[in-house]
Amino acid sequence: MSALPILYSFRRCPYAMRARLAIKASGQSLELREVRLADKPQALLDCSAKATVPVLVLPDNTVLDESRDILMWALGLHDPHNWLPQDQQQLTNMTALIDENDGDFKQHLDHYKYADRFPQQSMTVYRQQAEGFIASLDRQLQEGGFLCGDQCSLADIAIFPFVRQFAHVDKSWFDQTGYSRLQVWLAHFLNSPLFLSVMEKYPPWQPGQKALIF
Ligand SMILES: N[C@@H](CCC(=O)N[C@@H](CS)C(=O)NCC(=O)O)C(=O)O
Repeated sequence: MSALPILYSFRRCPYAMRARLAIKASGQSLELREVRLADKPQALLDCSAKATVPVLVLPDNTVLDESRDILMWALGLHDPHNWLPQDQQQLTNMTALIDENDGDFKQHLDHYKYADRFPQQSMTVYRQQAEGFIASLDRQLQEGGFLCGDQCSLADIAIFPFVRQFAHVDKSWFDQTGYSRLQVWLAHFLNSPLFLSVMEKYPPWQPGQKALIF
C-alpha cells in the first residue's frame, strides 16, 4: 500500500482543479493518478462507486470523493495562505457562494458549454442564465478584489476553475463584456504560479506504473 495519499484526478475537470490547488497550497505530497473519464481505471471504481473525479484515498483507506471535502482536508492539514474562513460569518458567506456555483451556475454552465446537447434553448439563452451568477461575482469583487474581501479565500479557489470554464466557452465574448473586475480576477489566477503548477500535463495512469508524486 502506498504511504502517500492517492488522488485520482482529471486535468481539465474544475472540481479536480480546485482540489489540486488546495493540495498544492497545503504542501501535502501525494500520488497523482490522471484518469481518462471515458476509461476509468478499475482501482478508482473500486474505491468510489459514483466514479467522479477528484477522489482522494488516504493511507488508512478513507475515501474522500467530493472535491469540497478534499479542499477542507488539505487546508485542515496546512493553510499557509489563510484561505479557510476566519469566522462563522465568513464560513456562511463562502458556503452559500460555493453552493450557488456548484448548483445552478454549474448547470447553466454545462448547458452553455454543451449547448448542442441541449437543443431546447439557444446557447445565448443558456449563457444569459449563467450570467446572473457571473454578474453577481463581478459585483462581489468591488469590495476588495476577491470574493470574500481583500484576500484570496476558499471561495475564490473553489469557484475560479468554473469561471475559467465559462470564460473559455467564448473567450472573445467574455473579454469584451463589462465584467472587468472578474476579468482581472480570472487573469490573476490563470497567471499564478500555483495554477500553472497544477495544470501540468500527465499521461493517464496505468496500474503498476511508477508513482507520480504531486
Ligand atoms: N460533486 C463532485 C462532482 C465531481 C464531478 O462531477 N466531476 C466530473 C468531471 S468534471 C466527473 O467525474 N464526471 C463523471 C464522468 O464524466 O464520468 C465533486 O465536487 O467532486
